[in-house]
Amino acid sequence: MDDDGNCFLCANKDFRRSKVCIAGIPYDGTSSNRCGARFAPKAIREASHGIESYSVYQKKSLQGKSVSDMGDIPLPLGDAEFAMGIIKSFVSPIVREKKCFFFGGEHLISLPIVDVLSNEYKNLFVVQFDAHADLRDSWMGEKLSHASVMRRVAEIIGFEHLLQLGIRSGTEEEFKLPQRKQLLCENFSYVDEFIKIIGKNPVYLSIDLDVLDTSVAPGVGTPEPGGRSFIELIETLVKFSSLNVVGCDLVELSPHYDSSGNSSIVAASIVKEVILNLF
Ligand SMILES: [Mn+2]
Repeated sequence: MDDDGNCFLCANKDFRRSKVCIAGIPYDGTSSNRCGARFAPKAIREASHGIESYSVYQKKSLQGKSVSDMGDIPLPLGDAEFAMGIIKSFVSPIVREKKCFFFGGEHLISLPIVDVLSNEYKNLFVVQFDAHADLRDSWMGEKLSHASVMRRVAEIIGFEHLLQLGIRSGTEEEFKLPQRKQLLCENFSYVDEFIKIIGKNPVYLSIDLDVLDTSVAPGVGTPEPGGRSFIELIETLVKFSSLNVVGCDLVELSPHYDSSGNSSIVAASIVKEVILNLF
């Protein structure tokens, strides 16, 4: 089937025949710094039409691959609990049938997805690529927040099942959490160890775009200097191709903070590489 202009690169609307399914989750109701992640799904799709379907890193192409793009989940502004409930009800039926890639939105959108997946898969691991630990118990008294999302995720899957890469920002409390058994790495050097720990268990990849350096992707909600390069991220993500990856997301692109549009192109390129990984 040909490209559909409203779909991500090479994707179409044929959910039934697809092996991988894309959906956008345009929610940024708890963004604490630079709002605008709700515009990211549209920006990623638009940017994807300017990049090649072939990957020089993986020597394979998205052309001819069965990827469907369901469009965006309609969500209200604000009211995080209500929005998370809507996301869960949309995500549940599709993750049962397909491997899925979700475009955030802010990072809180990972929570309802992991919640659903943890009911589908025993021993689910989550690998978080991020500048921020996101392990606060709450942010300004709010437990449902993008600053607390991985704390909530760990409470569902178990702290030992959360593996964090690229983390270079957080409070002292987050880095010294007594219940924290998960591995945290400020760069990507633990990735081979993580892959051994995960083994044959199902794994969800959550990629916060701010894991990259601010010079690579300035259009994010909470920029943090000292990050990874695009190539480092791709080389690391490609290593997960041998694992049982059951879903992925890319979050926190806030496209209007990068007037060059480059951050959206970087995001679309990451999505392309990860989707190719799923085949
Ligand atoms: Mn982050």
